[in-house]
Amino acid sequence: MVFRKLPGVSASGMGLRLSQKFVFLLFLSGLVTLCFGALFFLPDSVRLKRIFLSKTDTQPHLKRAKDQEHLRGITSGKGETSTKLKSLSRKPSVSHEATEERLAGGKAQEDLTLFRSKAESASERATFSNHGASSDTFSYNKFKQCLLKAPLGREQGRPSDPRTAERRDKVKEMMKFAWDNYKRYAWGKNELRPLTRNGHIGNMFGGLKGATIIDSLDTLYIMGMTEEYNDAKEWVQTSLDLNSNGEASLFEVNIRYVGGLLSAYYLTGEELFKKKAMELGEKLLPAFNTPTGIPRGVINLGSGTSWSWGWASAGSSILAEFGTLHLEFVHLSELSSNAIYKEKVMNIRKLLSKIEKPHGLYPNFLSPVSGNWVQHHVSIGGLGDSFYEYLIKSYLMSDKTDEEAKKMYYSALEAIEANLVQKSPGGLTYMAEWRGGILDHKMGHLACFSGGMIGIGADDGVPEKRQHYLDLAAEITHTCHESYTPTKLGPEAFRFDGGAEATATRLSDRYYILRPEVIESYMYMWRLTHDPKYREWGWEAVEALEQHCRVDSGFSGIRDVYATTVGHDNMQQSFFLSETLKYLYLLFSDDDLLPLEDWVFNTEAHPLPIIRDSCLDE
Ligand code: DMJ
Repeated sequence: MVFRKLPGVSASGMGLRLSQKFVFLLFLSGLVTLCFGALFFLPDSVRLKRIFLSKTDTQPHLKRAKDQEHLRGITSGKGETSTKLKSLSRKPSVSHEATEERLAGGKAQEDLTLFRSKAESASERATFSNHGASSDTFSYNKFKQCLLKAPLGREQGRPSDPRTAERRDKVKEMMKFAWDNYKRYAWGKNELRPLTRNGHIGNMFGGLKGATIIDSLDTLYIMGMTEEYNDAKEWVQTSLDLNSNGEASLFEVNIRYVGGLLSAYYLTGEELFKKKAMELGEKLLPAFNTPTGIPRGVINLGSGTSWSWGWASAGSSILAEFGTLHLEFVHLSELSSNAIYKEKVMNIRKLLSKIEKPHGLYPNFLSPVSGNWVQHHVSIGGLGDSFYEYLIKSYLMSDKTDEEAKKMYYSALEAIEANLVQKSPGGLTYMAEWRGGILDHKMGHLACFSGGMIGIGADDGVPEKRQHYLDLAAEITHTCHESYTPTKLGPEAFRFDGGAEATATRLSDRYYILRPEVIESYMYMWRLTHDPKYREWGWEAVEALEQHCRVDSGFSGIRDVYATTVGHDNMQQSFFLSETLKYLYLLFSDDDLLPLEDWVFNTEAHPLPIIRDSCLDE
């Protein structure tokens, strides 16, 4: 093709007249301005945008969050948060983690870095598109208005049927007995030792004290035990010292302390609980300083140093631990208007959603360094359990907007059904454990929560599967009830091989430590079906607890659920007051006490409200 020269205009432009040059330059500068302006409208993931605009320019809300931190006087030296916000736009600084990254290998690391930068921008979008998290200050009054129903119902959930009301009163009496003895013999310690009448501190909470008090706040409140609740509140005010310097389980501190304090705040509106929850939440953040952002299991609450459990293979993190932070951390962001907590858990979510899963299953051990699975052991009981619970509950707590959580939950459930759910020769449905393709025909007491979980998720999958899920939930709950024999309390683990039908075959599996999971499923199944058998089964458990676990000065776990004369383990677990007794109380209450339309229970049975952005926006 031949280009014809226009008369009076040279091809190079050098021959343009002055006015023509001026018009051309004007046009050019207009074009440049337009292109630069358009950058602001591009999605954050577009590389061009990240090159030309700094993080704070692309995320004005980040700047706001940063300013707010500044106002609150959090310095990057003391607090973790501002450092972390900065780190969103940088590679991790050189630290012992960086050394681990190098050890993890070049190519894998490149992939990981790429993954992280993608995950970060995605999580930023997820966080800040959520109005609740970015609203300037949390308004308790507004939150209350967003609830569909009064949290405690019409008459604190008192049932009209006298027999049920009597049963509920009995559970309240058990709570009073457990609490009074704790107060008398172990006040301020973590748990009561009811036989020796003293307190137990243990090493799970990093030197934090009063686990039973924090775990009991909401139970005391919903049971209307005002005097006891006030004592508990006063202890939090005067004696809950968060400046401890010990080694804590991130998971346990989160579900019991953070969960308990958040719940107490939402139920009562007492700022004290919110303040303590925030303070503690901030202390947990350093645990996420790993190459992948997957936290390690143990953290020193004073120094912030974190490491993996010695027993976890190859320094891995445990699925049920790092996968059971979401509900509490989303609420920490909600209350603090600081997105960092939500970002941390969204990063975990992104990694888990992208990683290749054997047969669609989630193994229990993952390396926080490489982001790869360490062992192919899958279980719905210990080590895996509450990860699945938090997927469906994240969806429910987001007012059914967290589609990713929903998708992950239902695909996990499908994989579980395809690979783990079994029928015993005697017709009992159970969830086996999976070891690299080989089934271990055993179910833990912990796995018995899954009846309730599958039940509450039944409504939100594909409509054709609703009844299927309700049936599966009922079958699992039935199997767990079958394991509660002959003391009417169940063993820690029971088997379905060698002729066993939901029975513990090893002596070491026969203990019962006042765990809630079976009763938890009764409570959900009652709410979902109103089949009276669940209340009857709950009552059986009450009678058994009274007969076998009640001792002179509290409740104790037992060593062998099959023994005619039971031996006690001398421990009144804090989850007995937080979960077992709360679920029993709810089982014998009307459904309007903590209605499921407004509340989800964290894995320690602390109720957290559903976040309704649509309502908060109004
Ligand atoms: C509780 O602390 C929680 O329910 C946790 O998820 C599992 N174990 C105990 C009770 O058994």
